[in-house]
Amino acid sequence: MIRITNFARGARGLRLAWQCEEMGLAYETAFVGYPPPAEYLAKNPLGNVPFLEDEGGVAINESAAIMLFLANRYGPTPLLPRAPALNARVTQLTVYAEATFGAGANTLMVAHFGAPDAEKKNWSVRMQEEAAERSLAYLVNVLGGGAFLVGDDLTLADIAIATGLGMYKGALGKELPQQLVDWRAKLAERPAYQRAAQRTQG
Ligand SMILES: N[C@@H](CCC(=O)N[C@@H](CS)C(=O)NCC(=O)O)C(=O)O
Repeated sequence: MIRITNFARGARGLRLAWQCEEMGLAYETAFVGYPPPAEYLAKNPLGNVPFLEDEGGVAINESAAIMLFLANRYGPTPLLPRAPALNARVTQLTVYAEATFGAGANTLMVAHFGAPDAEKKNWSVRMQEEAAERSLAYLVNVLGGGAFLVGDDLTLADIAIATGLGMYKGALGKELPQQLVDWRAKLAERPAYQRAAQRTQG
């Protein structure tokens, strides 16, 4: 069975549980603290979360890669449409959620929680704050007043970006543009989201 290891209430693990709920996939959750214990490091030498294990020797990191893996292994699914233009845009935004937005948010979180006072607003932090603002403007434009980022249905792009913004807002206390606030609030009404949020509490 699919097993998702996560921090309690970790936004990136929520991504995976939400996707499983939307796809009707059975999964179990496990939780680690920080620093992770030796038995977790033996399975996942990177020591980070989320981490996914599945039948057939599957054991991988990177939440966006895991989302695409699950859609490919257990699809077809409307979460990853097959039509080339939609598939390309969903793939782009799902990877963007981590490779650009999430990576920048990690820099901000590490500085916010761990840097000495003199470094909390250093050049890298200021650059990433500006990059995050550009991302928010870009996402407002992609959403364009619609209910979903791509096409007329929920996709991996919505799940990946909405959870990434939750982490940015929750961990850093940042404000989001109203269009993104409203879009996230609507997504949070979905029963699949609510079940996933409950199961990733820890
Ligand atoms: N790019 C990695 C980032 C992994 C990562 O940084 N995970 C942890 C730290 S070990 C994290 O930020 N957790 C907070 C959260 O998910 O809310 C991924 O998408 O899986």
